[in-house]
Amino acid sequence: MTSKLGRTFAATGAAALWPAADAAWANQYNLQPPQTIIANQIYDLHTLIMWIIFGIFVVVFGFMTVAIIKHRKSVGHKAEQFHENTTVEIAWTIIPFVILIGMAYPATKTILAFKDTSNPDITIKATGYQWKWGYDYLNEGVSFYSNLGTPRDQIDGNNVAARNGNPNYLLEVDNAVVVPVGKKIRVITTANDVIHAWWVPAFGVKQDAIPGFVRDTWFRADKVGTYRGQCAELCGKDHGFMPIVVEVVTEDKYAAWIAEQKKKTAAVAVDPAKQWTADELKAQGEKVYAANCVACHQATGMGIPNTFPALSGSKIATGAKEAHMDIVLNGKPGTAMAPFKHLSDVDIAAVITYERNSWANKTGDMVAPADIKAARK
Ligand code: HEC
Ligand SMILES: [Cu+2]
Repeated sequence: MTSKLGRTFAATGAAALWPAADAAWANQYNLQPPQTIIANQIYDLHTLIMWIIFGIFVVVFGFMTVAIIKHRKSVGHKAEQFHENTTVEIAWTIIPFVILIGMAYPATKTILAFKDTSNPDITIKATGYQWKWGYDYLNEGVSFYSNLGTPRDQIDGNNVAARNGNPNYLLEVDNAVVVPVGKKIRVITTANDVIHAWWVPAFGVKQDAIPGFVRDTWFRADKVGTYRGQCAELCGKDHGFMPIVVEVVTEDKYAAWIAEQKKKTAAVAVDPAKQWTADELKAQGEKVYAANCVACHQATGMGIPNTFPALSGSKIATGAKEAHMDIVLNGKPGTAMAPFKHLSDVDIAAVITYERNSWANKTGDMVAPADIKAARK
């Protein structure tokens, strides 16, 4: 069944069953319109199997209904008394078997196709973090983090009007994945802390991202556009706050984007010999804090009582630098404070310096990137 035929078939069927059904209704309850070969195959399988199930439903319940009405006691029906009917037994073995094979054959073909990650044009590593995605374009040397883009005041309920008017609420990011149209993209998934899953429904892609393991999947987007997905494995407090956005663009635009990213990477690639001043570190640290720490410790540095400790006035954040570096680098096992050693020396030094000199904290000292380098075990 071609996908177009499949969709028409499904839409007609739905409209016949629910006469009030319209396109908007279908979009709200149906699968997202498929944008890749695999998503199309999954869509068609879904439609095909729905119709098989519907057929079985009609036959079984039709048979039952007729039997109940025609053979009821009040019309004086006498039950048949027979045992073992070879014909019936063979029929009810063969028929389900044939139906199952009829479903298993196309399903297996699709599974084999979506497992085939060979010969990609572009390979992107997606790493799940609590709670954001990190992307590495392995051949281009482009790397970035992708954080939730929805403003905090919409999430906290302080700006309900903006939230209600935002069609992409919790489905927008600061840095989207950009890929060219019509190219085979292999996505390698892994995670830094707990299991996450990289899921973009329109591409028919959903792959677990498991710490210490590498899994892969692929897609080839048919059409230019913006496609949205989410982390699909319950991964903690902000599981619903780490969306995925893929921008599918023309090849020219992709080449321009890659060039720009490379320039950016070169611009922020820090000269290892650079001597950071405390003010530079604080300014950088504020950004690192906003991207990594603010969800728990809050912008005010006051944390959330009994859940996330305040850093303002904290013994660790105003005490010995060693203990402060240790908890940021290595986290605290058994608590929500995860290790942040995946951040660069500069970013860790910056965020620590920021914490030691913000809110009520006035240590007046700084931690240099070299200190972090030395403290890494
Ligand atoms: C997922 C929530 C979460 C995030 C994100 C987080 N922390 Fe924490 N942090 C905690 C928790 C919980 C503790 C308390 C651990 C304990 O029980 O001692 C903590 C403790 C700390 C402490 C010690 C405070 C004290 O006085 O005990 C520091 C310093 C700290 N975090 C820094 C950071 C920095 C820097 C970042 C960002 C790079 C960060 N945290 C991100 C949850 C978080
Ligand atoms: Cu997740």
